Amino acid sequence: MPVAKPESSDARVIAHIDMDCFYVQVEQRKQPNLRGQPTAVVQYNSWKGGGLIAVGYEARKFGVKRSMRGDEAKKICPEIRLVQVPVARGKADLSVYRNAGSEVISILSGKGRCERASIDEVYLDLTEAAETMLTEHPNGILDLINEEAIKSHVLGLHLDDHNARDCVREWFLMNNGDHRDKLLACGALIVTELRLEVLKQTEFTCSAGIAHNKMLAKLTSGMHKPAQQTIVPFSSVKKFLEPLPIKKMKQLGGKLGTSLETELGVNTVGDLLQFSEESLQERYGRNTGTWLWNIARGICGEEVEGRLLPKSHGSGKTFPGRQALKTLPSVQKWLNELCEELSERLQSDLEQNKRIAHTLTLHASAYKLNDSESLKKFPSKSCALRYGSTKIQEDSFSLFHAGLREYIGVYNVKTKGSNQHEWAITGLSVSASKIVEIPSGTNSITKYFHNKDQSGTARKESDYVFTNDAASSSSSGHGSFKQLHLAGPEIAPCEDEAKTQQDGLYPRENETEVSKDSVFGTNFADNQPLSFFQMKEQKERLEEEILSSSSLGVQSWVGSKPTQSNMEFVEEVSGLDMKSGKQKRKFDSEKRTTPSILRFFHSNVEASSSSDVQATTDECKCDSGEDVLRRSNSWNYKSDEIDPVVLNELPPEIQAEVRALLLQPQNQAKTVKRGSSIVHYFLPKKNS
Ligand code: TTP
Repeated sequence: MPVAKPESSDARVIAHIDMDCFYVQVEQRKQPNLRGQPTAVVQYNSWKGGGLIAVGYEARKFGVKRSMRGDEAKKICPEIRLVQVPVARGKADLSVYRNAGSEVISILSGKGRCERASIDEVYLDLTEAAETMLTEHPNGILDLINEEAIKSHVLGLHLDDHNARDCVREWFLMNNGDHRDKLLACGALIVTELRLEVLKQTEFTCSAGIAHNKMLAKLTSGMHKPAQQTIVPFSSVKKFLEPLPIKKMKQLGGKLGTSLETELGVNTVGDLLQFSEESLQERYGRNTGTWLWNIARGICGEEVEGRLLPKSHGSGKTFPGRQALKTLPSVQKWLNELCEELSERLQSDLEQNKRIAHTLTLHASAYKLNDSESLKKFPSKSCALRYGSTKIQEDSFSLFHAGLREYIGVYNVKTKGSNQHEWAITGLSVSASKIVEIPSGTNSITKYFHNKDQSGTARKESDYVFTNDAASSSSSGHGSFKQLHLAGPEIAPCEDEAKTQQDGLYPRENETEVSKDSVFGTNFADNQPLSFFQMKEQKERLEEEILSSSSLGVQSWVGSKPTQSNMEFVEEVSGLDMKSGKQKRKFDSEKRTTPSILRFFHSNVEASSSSDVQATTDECKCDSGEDVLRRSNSWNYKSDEIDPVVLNELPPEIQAEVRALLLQPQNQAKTVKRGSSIVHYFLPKKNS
């Protein structure tokens, strides 16, 4: 885990850009007559006027808040214009907002490394651009300071009310300022330009924080809204951070923050300053301790990732109150809808960006009808993702079954037509993660796999390796659905939505289906140093990744160790302590050296089953050609369908093997090499 180096990070220029009241702006652009009017975007569910998911600044002046329903908002602001979120498949369709976000990204990404952090937030690393500006203007940046820049808020600057603008102008000019401040000033000018350009091209306003690191930029971008920017000079950091509630800090909204509050009496960032690095390390471990010590001092070494596309895709919906799903068919119906949407988005990601997702995860929130006190959460489940809407639907339903069995604690959940009235589902979501770019030259195989997927045979339940999704066990609050409140103590079994809403027991509809995190992508990584809890999460994810791969019976995943069985390797890594750097490095290097095309195959190949994993292990012991054939017969090929470009990407020994198979598939089955994985993809049907 990287620990921040104050010397180097001080001189960086990072901006966090946040669109103002984004959904409202998008709607106002669609309907210009809404401009200047108090406006809010509501959920499509019209109960009590629908839940407000975005409130425009004009409406905020009347006291309208996101937590309200439309009817409530109308009482305090009778002229409010309520716009319903677009609907598709009986749920919110957020594509218009996603696309609007992409328009903005394409403008912002021109000036430096750009990380799309959510549907309406972006980080920019402007260090290089700021350095260049400084070099190109050795005599000062006076000419570049425009009216908009002078409206900036500079933390720690003592403003004289009468000549605030002059004070800010002086700060920009600061002839005696140190290099760090000069860089920040240049960064702020660049951000001003970018914001004006966004306004010109898209009609959207945005606000920004400009600082020496991501943490400070993010903390300040929302301080002055709308359409303003805040600059954080190095000298202002201590005073700015000290009074901040500890729970406001990224990563400290969850259990770690609570532990700091209750166990150490730390309520503000300033309180944390009393603790030495060693004492924090003793309590929370070396890395978390150092990370806490650093953030209290405004130090954060987290890099801006060059990423314009989401890390995952998700589709979810809540079923509050009477809408709760209590039968398997109703769950299946909604899962089908969600999966269709997910599949469409995966497909367009594949076509537009040549990216492919590897892991499918199902999250649900639930309560037990016969045990209202139960605090048990519905476990999230993951498996390797297979492309094609039908496959995703099928796999999601199986994941749901696995979760339900665990949730209700019995093993005889009926699969058809049952209405046990034991449980009720209040939220469902499916997400696709571990998205990677497909190496060039795989277009034809993509089509091939896609076709295969549509016609392939169904997986049996025993074919799945379920993994409890790490996000659900994340304590940091940065899991896939941080605003979803999936299950948990606050969800009570109640038939009457009005009552539960009143009691504040149900999560509001708007907190889920269209929550920022859930709609754009489920998990924009927080690339901060990991807390103890996140270490655990990371370890679980690592295991999950291995298990997912293993479930596909892909021995080649450990290509550099051809004699080692999958299962051995899984055990090795599953039992791996994250502290064991040697093993981790070994794993990492094996992962890196795995040919990309093989990774592509993993997620798409049909013959994936946990029994295959066992078979693969056994293969090393008894390696009869017939066994191999039997195990592989759910995959068949036509030699002319295999793209030679793809073949060329395979490691030489596999290429040789495949070429031999192509020439003599029948015979080759009997001579397949011990430990080879490619047979799982290319062997013919037994009788073909
Ligand atoms: P935010 O950036 O949190 O808020 P905002 O853009 O509406 O307003 P502000 O100017 O104060 O930043 O959310 C961005 C969009 O994400 C918001 O317009 C609507 C959507 N959203 C939800 O749908 N549900 C939620 O719970 C949140 C927080 C946001």
